Amino acid sequence: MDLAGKNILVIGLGKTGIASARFLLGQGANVFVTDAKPFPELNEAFSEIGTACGNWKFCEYDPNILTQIELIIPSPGVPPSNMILAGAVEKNIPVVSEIELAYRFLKPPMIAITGTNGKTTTTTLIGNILAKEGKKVFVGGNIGNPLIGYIDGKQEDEFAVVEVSSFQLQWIHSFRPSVAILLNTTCDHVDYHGSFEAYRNAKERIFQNQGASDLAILNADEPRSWDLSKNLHASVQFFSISAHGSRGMFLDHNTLVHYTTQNEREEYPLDMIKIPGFHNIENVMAAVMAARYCGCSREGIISAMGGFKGIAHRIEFTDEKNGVAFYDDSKGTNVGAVVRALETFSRPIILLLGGRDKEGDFVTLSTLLSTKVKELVLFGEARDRIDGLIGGIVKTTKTTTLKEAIEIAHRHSSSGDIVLLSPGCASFDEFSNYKERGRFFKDVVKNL
Ligand code: UMA
Repeated sequence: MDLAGKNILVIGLGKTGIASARFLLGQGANVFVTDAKPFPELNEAFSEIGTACGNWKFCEYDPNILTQIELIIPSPGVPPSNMILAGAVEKNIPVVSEIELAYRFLKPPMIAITGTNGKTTTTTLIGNILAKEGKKVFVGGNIGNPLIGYIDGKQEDEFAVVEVSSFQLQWIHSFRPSVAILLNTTCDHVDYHGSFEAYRNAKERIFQNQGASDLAILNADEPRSWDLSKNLHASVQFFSISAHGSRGMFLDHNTLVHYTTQNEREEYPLDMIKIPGFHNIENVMAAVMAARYCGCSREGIISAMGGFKGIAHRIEFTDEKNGVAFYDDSKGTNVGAVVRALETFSRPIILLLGGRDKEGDFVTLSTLLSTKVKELVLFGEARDRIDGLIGGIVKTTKTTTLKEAIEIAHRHSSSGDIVLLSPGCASFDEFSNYKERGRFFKDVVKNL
């Protein structure tokens, strides 16, 4: 792909936009950047781009700039309904996501992981297993370091393990992972995609360019996977915790049974998994299949699993106070993640739900609430909507901030309870991201 001399617009100057602009400048493109933020708030971004040499220009956040543009790289957070993007589509100006741009220059084979929940755990786990087996590996993408930043470097790794989001998959064209994993699809990001259907379609695009030499890994416990698998060109492996098939990896009592792509049967002990919850068994099965496909040994995988203790802010044990265990699941920003967190525990739960609403279907929590939850503490912007949907199924308290919610949960808890922050919402009403919210939760809990 020859970018030299092309007029390319980068929308959004967060991590992705800055890394994309720098890469494009290195390729000799004429780079135009824009952002919805007011000019003075972008100084830091400007100086990060400014250290790269080449021509770049800041433009007004306005569709009129499209007259001189030949290609657009939107940041993941820019929705398709954005006025500049919508204008570009209308004018047939090509729109390419950062992962698509990066893919066109990527050297190592790619393992790409998507799904509503479990992406980061699975991505990290695959990276850990490959590294433990002595393979040089890049781990990045939606996990926090844009793939395009890697492309800008030497690319000396044997594999690139890349977490990808529906936002990034929305604008792919030739993006083709050697191994593509779709962990699960439950309702999320409807505010961005416009509908669950559109969100799911974006996620399923991860498979669209794969060929017979590639591997697609799907969740057999989602009925949709079966229909999807019929239309894939890649070789397909399934994982399931509830059924036993003959293609992929399945839970059989205390054993994970794997039928490899070479039709060999192998077993893994369930107790090699040190992270809690059924959802993590699924994540592990997907990771094991990807790692085996990349040439890792069964023994190496079992050994790597023993050292994997999970990821911060994903059902992470925080502290115990007078017999009450506090868990930080700040990354649980959608209802599907809350379901997984609730299913993990057998002790009574005081659940902290709230933040910025993403139009999640909280009604689907009703049964779990009545069986697992002792009290619901609602906070943040979404509290009234959640209250209208599921308030009262169990004792429900409403408050404004997360700090107050934690203090209420602490006061109402008794020995043996679990206080779980699994908010089912974005953090942006009170925090800059879920990590900041999780760290805040830990600090408050520590000082209770
Ligand atoms: N902006 C606009 N117009 C818009 C929206 C945003 O100009 O309509 C501007 C903002 O003012 C801001 C910039 O765009 O200056 C931010 O861009 P961004 O929101 O795309 O954020 P990045 O810093 O580029 O981070 C993105 C991912 N963010 C999102 O998908 C929202 C990060 O995933 C990812 O780690 C990073 O690229 C590197 O690949 C975060 C995330 O929450 C962690 N992802 C979602 C998830 O995991 O559920 C998909």
